[in-house]
Amino acid sequence: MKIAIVCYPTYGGSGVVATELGVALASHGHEVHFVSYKQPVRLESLTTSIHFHEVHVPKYPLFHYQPYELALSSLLVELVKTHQIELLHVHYAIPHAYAAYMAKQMLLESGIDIPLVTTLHGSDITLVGNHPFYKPAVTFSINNSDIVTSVSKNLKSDTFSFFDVHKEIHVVPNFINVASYDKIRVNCERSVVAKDNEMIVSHVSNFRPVKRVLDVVAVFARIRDKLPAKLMMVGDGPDRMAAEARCHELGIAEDVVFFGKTNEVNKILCFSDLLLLPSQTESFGLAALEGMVAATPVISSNTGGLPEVNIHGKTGFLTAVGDVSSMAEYAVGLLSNKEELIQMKQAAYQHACTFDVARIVPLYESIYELALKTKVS
Ligand code: GMT
Repeated sequence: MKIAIVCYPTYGGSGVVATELGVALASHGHEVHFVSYKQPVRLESLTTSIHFHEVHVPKYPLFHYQPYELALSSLLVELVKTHQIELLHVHYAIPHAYAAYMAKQMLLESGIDIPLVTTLHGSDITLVGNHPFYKPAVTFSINNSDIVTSVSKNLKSDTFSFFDVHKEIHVVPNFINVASYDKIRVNCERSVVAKDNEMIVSHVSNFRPVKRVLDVVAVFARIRDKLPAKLMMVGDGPDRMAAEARCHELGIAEDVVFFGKTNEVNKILCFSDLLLLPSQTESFGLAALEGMVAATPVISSNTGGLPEVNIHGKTGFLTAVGDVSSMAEYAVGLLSNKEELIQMKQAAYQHACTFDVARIVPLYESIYELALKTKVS
C-alpha cells in the first residue's frame, strides 16, 4: 500500500511513533511518504520505499501567522495525485487531521476518495485540543476521519469525555523495537557514567512543564541522600535550565548529567537502574516503555495511560502526581534491594515485549484495510 504519514518532526512522542511506524511499514513492503515541515529526527535514511516531503509555507508580509494547514493540505493533494497515495495517516489531530480532511475534500472533486486515519496522541486531546479556541475544529476533524485511533484506553475515554465525538475509537498502543534494544545491551558502557557502587537513575522527556522535571530532581536528591547514585537527564526543553539550577541549589550537580537531545536514548537507558517519569499527565508514556524494554523499572505518576504501561509492584511503582516523598521511598527501597531490583528489571523487560513492533504494527495494517473498506464519504 502507498501511505502518506503526516507528523511532527521533533523529539515528541507522536513524531517518534509515526517515524518508527513508517519505517516498520516500509519493511513490510509498503511505500511510505512522510510529510512534515522538517525531516523527522528519528528518520535516519530515505530509501526507495521511504520518502520525505517537506511542507513549505511561503512568507508574505500580510500574514502574521503563516497558513501551514493550507500548504499541508495542498501538498497532500499533489502527493496523492503524483504518487498514487492510497491512504493518509495523520499523527496528532492539530492541525494534521483538519488539513488532511480538507485535502480529502479537494481530492473528491477530482474523483479520488482517499481514506483518512487519524491517531490521537495525547496533548492534542488533553492539553491543547481541549481549548475552546480549537475544540470545534478538533471535534469536526475527529468525527470526519474515516478511522480514529488513540494510543491508550485512557486517551480514548478522555476523548469521549472532552469532545462530542460519535466515532468509534480503536486503541493501538505505542510500541517498541525490542530487537534493537537487545542489540545495544550487549555493549552497554555503564562504567563510562558511574562507578560500580553507584546506582543510575534516568529521566527522558522534552522538559515541558507537563513532565515535572523538578520532581525528578527532588526525588533524585532524596535518593542521593541515602545511597550513591547518578542521574541521567535526557532531552531538552523549557524547564531544563530550572532543573539545572535546582541541582546546583541542592548541591547534587556533580551527580547529574544533562545529555540534551539525543537519538541514542537506548544507549543511555541500557545502563539505567531506574527511570523516573513523574508527569502531570501522559496519554501513554512512551519513555516508560523505552525504559522498560531496556530492563529499567519505572517510577511514574499514576495519571492518564501510565497504569496501562507501568504495572504497580511489577514493572515499577505508581504514585499520585507530585508525591515526591512516595516516589523517593519506592526508589530507595528498590535500589537498596538487589534481588527485588533484578526481579523488577526482568518483569519490566517481559512486559515491554508485549508492546513489540511485530505485534502492534499489524494492528495499524488491519486498520488501514478497514479504512479502505469504510470511507466516510
Ligand atoms: O510527550 C509529549 O508531550 C509529546 C507528545 C506528542 O504528541 O508528541 O507525546 C504524546 O504522545 C506520545 C506518543 O503517543 C505518548 O507516549 C505521550 O504520553 C504523549 N504525551 C502526553 O500525553 C503528555
